[in-house]
Amino acid sequence: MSQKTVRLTMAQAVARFMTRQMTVIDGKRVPIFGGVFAIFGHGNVAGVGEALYAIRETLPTYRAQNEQGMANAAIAFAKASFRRRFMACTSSIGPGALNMVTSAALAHVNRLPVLFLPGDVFANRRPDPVLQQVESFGDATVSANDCFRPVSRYFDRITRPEQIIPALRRAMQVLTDPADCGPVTLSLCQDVQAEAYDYPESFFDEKVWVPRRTEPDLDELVSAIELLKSAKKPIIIAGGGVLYSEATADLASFAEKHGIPVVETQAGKSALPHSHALNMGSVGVTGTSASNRLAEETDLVLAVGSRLQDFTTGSWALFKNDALKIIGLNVQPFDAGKHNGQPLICDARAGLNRMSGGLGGYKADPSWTEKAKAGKAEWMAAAEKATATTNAALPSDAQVIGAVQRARGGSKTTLVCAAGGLPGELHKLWQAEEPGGYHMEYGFSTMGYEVAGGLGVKLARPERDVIVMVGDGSYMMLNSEIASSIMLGAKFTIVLLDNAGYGCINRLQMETGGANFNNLLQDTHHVELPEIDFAAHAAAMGAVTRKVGSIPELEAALAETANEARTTVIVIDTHPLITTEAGGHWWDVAVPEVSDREQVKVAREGYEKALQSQRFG
Ligand SMILES: Cc1ncc(C[n+]2csc(CCOP(=O)(O)OP(=O)(O)O)c2C)c(N)n1
Ligand SMILES: [Mg+2]
Repeated sequence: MSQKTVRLTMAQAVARFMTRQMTVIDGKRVPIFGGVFAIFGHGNVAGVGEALYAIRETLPTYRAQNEQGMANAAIAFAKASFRRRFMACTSSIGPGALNMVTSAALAHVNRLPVLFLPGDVFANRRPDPVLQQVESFGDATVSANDCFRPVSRYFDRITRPEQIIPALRRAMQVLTDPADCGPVTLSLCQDVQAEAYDYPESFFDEKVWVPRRTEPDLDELVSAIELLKSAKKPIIIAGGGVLYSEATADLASFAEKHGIPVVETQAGKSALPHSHALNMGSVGVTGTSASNRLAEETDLVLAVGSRLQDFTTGSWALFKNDALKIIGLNVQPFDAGKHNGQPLICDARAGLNRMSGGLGGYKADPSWTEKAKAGKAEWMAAAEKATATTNAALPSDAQVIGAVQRARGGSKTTLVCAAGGLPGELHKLWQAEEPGGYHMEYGFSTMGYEVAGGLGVKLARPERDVIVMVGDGSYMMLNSEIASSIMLGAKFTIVLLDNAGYGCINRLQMETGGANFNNLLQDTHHVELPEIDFAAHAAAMGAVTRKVGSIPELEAALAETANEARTTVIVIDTHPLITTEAGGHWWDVAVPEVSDREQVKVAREGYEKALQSQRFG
């Protein structure tokens, strides 16, 4: 057989291959790669850099400021695209590559697709040790990029140009597989990037990737239907899988038809509109009273597309009914079988619809559905109180959330956040009306995701009003993609809540009996406290900025800057100690068994008591 071939460098083959991978969105064929983020160094500038330049009109390359920032932006792009499209990130070797490892873990936890293309050391080893090579005394095959292995769903090191053929094919399978979806790392040895090979032309044929919708196994389906039919007080936990499956309308009709209240995880929030009568809002540690009261009593949890992480299950102390049964409707068996659940391994949309067919006229106990609705009304009153306007000199996070909601909330808004005290408050209080209108990275809860995430969301969804809410700590950790957003004209709004330190960890420290130590700036070892002028800092990167002194001023600034052409940063000082009392649940944070501090002893007593209500296994 004589295959037609084309002579390309390995890097040129990677670039050309990426341009040929397509998907279909709203009936239209579009490239599945939304672009490439790149920071060049000696490990990728000559090989990958030359190749990306040649395809720049088809697949654009964006210069970022920090490899972790660009990778977070790429991951946010994929999340905001419901995993239907994604990006690639290329770095040099050594520090550039390892700056992306945290992001790889972030994508791994959150099951989000991203293609990492870090440069690697010379495969031929002739110049060893090359600049930035981490030399292992005992294993010549190890490089810094081996750090990607445990946080990649698929990892390969390319030491010969032809290896890229099976590697890229496998990469695409993983990136587009609903169950295995996550980061892929193809570690590209610097010399091999530049090496030519006669690639088969067919390797570059256009290929269309449409998400697989796995149907349920019949036995599992029958068992799940029987389980649900015997339940009187069922709830649905809606996880991120509902959004990624684009099963939000199916979830709404399922809940309505069978009278089952829905509670939402951080990744699943916005699966139902906030205003939907059966949407009880957030569940678990940062849950509403409406959700958590139902969770305590429920006899059946139908977990759809959820990893059931500790914040969702209140560290497994939330569910108090001894007869509790769990159905794990999940495309990934690892998740479906968690906590002895009845697995229903399938796509969320397929599973909900097949189950609904089998359930026929089944309805939850009407008094259960009514109880849910009453609980929601009660919660809404509490939430209203927490978010009401104020003239306080230092407002709470909840009051700032209220202001953002009033000024800019609505169906066109996507709210982005990741770490600090805000995720808990937003989970409870933000009112998302559109699927994907709430974008929270709470699988890894990575400080510094917020600003970069805002950029990625805006690139994916330019039509949306993207609002990033971020604490001073997270902002300090990684803010430089503000400059990238100015460069790319991808404008969004950042509301920066400055409580002068790590407010949520300070509160956690106090709750666990610890002394106020090393969290708020005032409690740190210091010679002088920095007075950080965040507005000036952001302005220096080209952002439109405002410093506001009150909630009414914040609302006015949000309205006034809504149509600014550039990324806008609005800074407000907030109170470090106030959080929303209503709702919520215990979270397992291990308290020291022995300590000289009386407060720790008291906290330990409470901790041991709480542990007794934890289900295990
Ligand atoms: C990269 C990273 N480092 C550390 C943590 C642990 N952590 C979670 S929240 C937080 C403090 C966040 O401070 P800030 O952004 O100011 O929010 P606040 O707690 O004040 O609301 C820390 C240190 C984390 N989640 N991510
Ligand atoms: Mg703070």
